[in-house]
Amino acid sequence: MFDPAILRCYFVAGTQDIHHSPSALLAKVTMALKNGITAFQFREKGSSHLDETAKIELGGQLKRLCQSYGVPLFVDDDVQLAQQIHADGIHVGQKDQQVEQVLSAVGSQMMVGYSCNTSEQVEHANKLAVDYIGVGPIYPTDSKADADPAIGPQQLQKLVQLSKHPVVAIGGINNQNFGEVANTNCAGAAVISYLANNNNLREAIDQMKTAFEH
Ligand code: TZP
Ligand code: MG
Repeated sequence: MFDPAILRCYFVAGTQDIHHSPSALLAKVTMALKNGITAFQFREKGSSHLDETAKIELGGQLKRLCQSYGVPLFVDDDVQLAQQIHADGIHVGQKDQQVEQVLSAVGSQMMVGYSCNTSEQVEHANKLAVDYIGVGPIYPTDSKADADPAIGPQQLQKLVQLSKHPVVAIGGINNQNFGEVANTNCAGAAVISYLANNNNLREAIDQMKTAFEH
């Protein structure tokens, strides 16, 4: 049974977000786990991306690390990588492999998250056996090159009401806007820069988890 509480403080990162360095990413994720993140997504994107062997090695290390803290690890977009490293879940975007294909490949083995940012997409997701949907970007973001325009908290609230799946909000979320994001009744937030660029992870993660404790 999927537990929506894992969506409260969902850290998303790849080497492109942490000094282009696998060891720096591992160190950052270790600190984030020690300080209480509730889920992690390995999202390796952009020109700095590692070759397949390096991705599998780093993914396996991240999986073992997350497992030692009892925190689920999701892989962004890459079903093969997710299977190779025995990830707990896979996250699929609108521009990625068809979610129906992903569900039939891994649906019973792994949790499946799916990105949506329009009512049509949420209605489509309502017919699927995905575990959660990711909605965003809520605010402008510098962390995703091809991000869609920001939808804002009011549209987020509409999509939360429409969705039969738990919703994790993403895009430009930080301690300045946790309150209005949490007021939409989404299950939590997924963040890159808020944690990637923060040296006080204890305080940052505590504030985030408190905001989404409904
Ligand atoms: N998908 C939609 S916005 C986004 C992704 C991966 C980037 C989120 O990064 P940040 O730094 O938390 O805005
Ligand atoms: Mg993707």
